[in-house]
Amino acid sequence: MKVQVRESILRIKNPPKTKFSKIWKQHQPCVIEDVVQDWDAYKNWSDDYLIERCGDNLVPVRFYQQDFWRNSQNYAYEDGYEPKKEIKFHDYVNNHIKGNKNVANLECYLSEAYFEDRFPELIKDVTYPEFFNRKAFVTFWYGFASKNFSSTTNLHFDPLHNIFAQIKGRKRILLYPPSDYLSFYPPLDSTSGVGFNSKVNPDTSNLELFPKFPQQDKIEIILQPGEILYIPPFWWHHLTAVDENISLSFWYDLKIEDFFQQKNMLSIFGNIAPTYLYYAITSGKFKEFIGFLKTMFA
Ligand SMILES: O=C(O)CCC(=O)C(=O)O
Repeated sequence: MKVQVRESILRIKNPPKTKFSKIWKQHQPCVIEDVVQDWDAYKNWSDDYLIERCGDNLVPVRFYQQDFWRNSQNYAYEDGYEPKKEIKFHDYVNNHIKGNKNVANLECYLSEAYFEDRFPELIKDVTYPEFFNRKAFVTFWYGFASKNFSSTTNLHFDPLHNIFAQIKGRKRILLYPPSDYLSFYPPLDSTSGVGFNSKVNPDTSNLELFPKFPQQDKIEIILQPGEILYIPPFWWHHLTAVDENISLSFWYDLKIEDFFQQKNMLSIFGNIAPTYLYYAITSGKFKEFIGFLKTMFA
């Protein structure tokens, strides 16, 4: 994929918790350096090491129709995807990561694997960050980039704090501040779209279909191995593999006090929740709205 670096983001080196607490309260993303380098994961996670310890573990892999992300109709989470398949980790690495990546049917992504369930052998290789006073829910992502396909996660937000650690390889990440919710075109009208997702694929050329989308108002970074990106709750993000890469997301639930401590959170929530609730009630998807609240305050 084309690599552009045009970033304007705060960078800090291994901040103490008290310093980071001042930063996250500003509700701005930032890059944290000099943390991941100390982890055995960063030092040791070669394919051979991972296969030796976890090769037979079953992992969830998303397979895509050919040219999935090139088709501008393919925006909405779940709607266009095939369900994930469970395959052995060594098959994923040998057939898809190391396989012939020019073969069209190898469009796939080992995404959102629950780290502690899928890779218990690797937990000791990671020092869980302690920037928040709460337990992290950790997910593992292993993607790649080839001539025709780059593992991609669609534009969406999460109602969570995200400490996103890049262990191996690079990812291009687009970050959009949570301005007007509807200007991100959440697929509230689709059958299985949920309100965290956007219909906009920032990499396709059909942006004229989405005139309100704030396409200029973004931070674009190439996250390097060993870097952490803090993604604040409700910030929209879109992620694409620049090369073969592994990341871990540390997700932290929100607490009620965060809405008072973190800048603009109440107004952002006030912009999203009533709109989402209105669509949920009028389209009979009230359960999805309850799911949204539960995700936030689980
Ligand atoms: O790494 C990815 O592809 C997606 C990660 C993500 O969306 C997240 O951690 O919330």
